[in-house]
Amino acid sequence: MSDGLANTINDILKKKKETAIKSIPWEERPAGCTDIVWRSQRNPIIPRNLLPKSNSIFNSAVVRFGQGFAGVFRCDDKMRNMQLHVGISDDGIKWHIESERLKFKCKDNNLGNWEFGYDPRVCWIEDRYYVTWCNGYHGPTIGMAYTNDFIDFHQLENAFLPFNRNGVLFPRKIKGEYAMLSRPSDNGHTPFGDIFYSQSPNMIHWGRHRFVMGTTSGWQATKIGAGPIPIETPQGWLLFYHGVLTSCNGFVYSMGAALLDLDEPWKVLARTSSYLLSPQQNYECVGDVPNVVFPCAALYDEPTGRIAVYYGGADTVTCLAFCKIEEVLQFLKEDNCIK
Ligand code: BMA
Repeated sequence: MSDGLANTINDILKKKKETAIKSIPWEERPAGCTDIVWRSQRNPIIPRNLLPKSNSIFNSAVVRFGQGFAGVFRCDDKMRNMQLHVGISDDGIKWHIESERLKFKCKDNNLGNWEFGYDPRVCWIEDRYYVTWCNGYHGPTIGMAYTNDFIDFHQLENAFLPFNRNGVLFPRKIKGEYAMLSRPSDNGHTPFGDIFYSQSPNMIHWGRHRFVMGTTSGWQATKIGAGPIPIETPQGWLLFYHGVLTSCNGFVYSMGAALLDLDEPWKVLARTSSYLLSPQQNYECVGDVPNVVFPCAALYDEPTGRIAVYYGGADTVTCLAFCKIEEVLQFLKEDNCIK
């Protein structure tokens, strides 16, 4: 890591005790817009070429950190290797992304041998940030690591055997166990995939797998995958997820939401029939992979009910969208496809 970024991180940590926590990025719903989820006027907030060596910066994870924000970003380089990079921001919009890829500390060379990494999620649990990502280990599976400071990242065992993607942790233990959603799949551009729930006593051994939900029709007919870390509400876990439709021109990735039971999250209480966000803007329809919105993180401000969702556009740029939790929960009731 460069001295510059390490100094910025140390400053942010020092200020933590002195400064009030920053509010999350927010823009009011534009006049005339009736959508539950609306886009930032500043999209894309991160251009593909923010780094001299980046081809694209997209499906990325952001969390509160100190008095600002930190994240793990998917940056594909100009050789088109899929890499993860650390980023730091004061306001969640303007990002300083480290130019060198994230190098996990791992005592086991076999496990730590880096092939590729993409679609990270970051989750604060108890006393540290956990990172999960799609990790190349003889095929894609769920890599895991933790960090306290976004400087040192300690790699843990892969959660599952290949092939698996979209590993998303819950932000607290459920009935005494760590909990994760994932999407078992195959080695390619998986034309299938359902969301499963798994538990672990120690973040190493994962089991007691339960089916959560599968594909239905329309925008979520081909495959689905969990998105940001689920948000706890009194009614249940609010999960944003992506759904894929196969058109005659290829896959189309949209975002919807589901409400999962608080104690038994494999029980789906509600699920949107319609998408909440689908590729419609140029930066979502045109890029390295057209017609993709892919959410990997959400910041939630409980006192105001505001949510800021970070998503990748067209596998090329990073974007922001906004919504209010009460409106999403209400929409889940009205548009529920669970009978
Ligand atoms: C999935 C993942 C995502 C990507 C999406 C669309 O399989 O590779 O990173 O955004 O495909 O290409």
